[in-house]
Amino acid sequence: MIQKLEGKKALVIGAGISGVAAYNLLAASGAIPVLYDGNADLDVEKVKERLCHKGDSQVVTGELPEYVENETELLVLSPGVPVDGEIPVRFYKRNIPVLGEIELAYIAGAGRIVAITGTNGKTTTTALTGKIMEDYFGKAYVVGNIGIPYTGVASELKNDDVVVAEVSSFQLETIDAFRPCVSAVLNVTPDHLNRHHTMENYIAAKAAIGKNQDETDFCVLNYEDEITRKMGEGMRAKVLYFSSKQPLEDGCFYEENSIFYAEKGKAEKLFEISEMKLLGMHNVENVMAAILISHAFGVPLANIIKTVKEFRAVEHRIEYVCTRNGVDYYNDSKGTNPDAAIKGISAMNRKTVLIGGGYDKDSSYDEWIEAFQGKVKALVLIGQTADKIEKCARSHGFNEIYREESLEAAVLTCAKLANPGEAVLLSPACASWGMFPNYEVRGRMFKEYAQGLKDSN
Ligand code: UMA
Repeated sequence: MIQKLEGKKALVIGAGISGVAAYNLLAASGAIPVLYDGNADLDVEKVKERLCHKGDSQVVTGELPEYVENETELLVLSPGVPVDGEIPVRFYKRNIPVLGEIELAYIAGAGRIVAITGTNGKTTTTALTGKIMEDYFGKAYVVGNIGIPYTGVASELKNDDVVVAEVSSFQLETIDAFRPCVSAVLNVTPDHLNRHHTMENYIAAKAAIGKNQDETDFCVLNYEDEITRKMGEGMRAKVLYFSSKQPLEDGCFYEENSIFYAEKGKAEKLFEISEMKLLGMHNVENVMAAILISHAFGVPLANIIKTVKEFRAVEHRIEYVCTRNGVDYYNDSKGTNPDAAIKGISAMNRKTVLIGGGYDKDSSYDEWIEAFQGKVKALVLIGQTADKIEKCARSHGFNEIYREESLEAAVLTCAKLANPGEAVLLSPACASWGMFPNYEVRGRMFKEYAQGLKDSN
């Protein structure tokens, strides 16, 4: 374990948002950092603008100079840098400490920490938990994989500050002492196997979230996911389960359209899911996790319920946009692959006109089309993948297909096709590239077009 950072010659790999924040934290902690990025084409001057020392900051790109490597006493990895890459392996062999930026933030920072991981749902659960904490404690730092590096806030943290961190398997691979007082693993399904190589490694990375916890801590797990249920057996922390399928003696569960909280066999109904603004069974699970996490952390149930009922989806994730002529418009631009887009469809509780298509990532669309299950009444296609998706849909007997050249035209077509009481959903199952710079811009344009529709009511 690293005892102190002051005076340490540190090398940070990766000049993305985490690497820059890690560099600045190291500099602020008295270490002597060098920021390195393998991309030789990176604009070094632009990177330097984001560093606290600017002028005399050390930034190296391309080949790592031998003298920098030899002088380094501590290596910090950005989440996107594989631990079995050439450079980290050389440092492991020389017994030089290697840590991830989450570990660095933990060592340098303070505060009471909640850490949330899982293959799916972690961003929504983190955002909701953060909001519950903020509403109750007045402030919460919501950080990590959600897009705000933990190292970026570590130096301002005080002992009683609340930190809610979304942590990915990439980040958990390089923790050492990191110990959240409440952890959560929402679910584990195959993902990132190119990085972790085997499912066992991936599961081990997720389970590491609880490795430093003890009986005074809590770990929230999904009872209906075989992998996370089993994880509970190896945890030293008090395990709290949630279930979307059956009543539990202790924990949170879903039954008869309602969410219940149980302690020692005594169950209390908290609310009906129709009272929530979040949609879909996957969100019921995210909500149950957030309830258990924040209650274990000390937030009273009544306060939790109030925030949950008011909480709206994270932007671009099955986000309610507006109602025009009795039709509800939803933005799920984050549905950038068939798996994520299936969740978008399953969250709809009525007939839906769906906008799909975009950049071709070589995905197979069969399961997505199968998930239409009579709920999708028409599919409006845009982008490079339109041909491929149309062919696939027709092969599954789905023929209600329209083609448009732009997202704006697609929204107008949807407005004509949808009847009052129905929904229009942008959940493209494809990346946005080719038509938009990223999914955020695609989602915002969709919202603009939908909000711009005339409401004759
Ligand atoms: N780089 C190297 N050598 C390598 C690999 C990368 O030099 O071997 C350089 C690249 O050239 C690039 C930089 O590292 O300049 C990028 O670093 P990064 O990939 O760690 O990305 P950051 O911008 O620092 O963002 C990271 C997370 N990225 C990844 O995990 C890939 C962000 O998660 C996270 O929001 C951010 O830190 C703040 O904590 C993104 C993500 O895709 C959203 N996460 C995956 C997911 O959600 O599935 C895990």
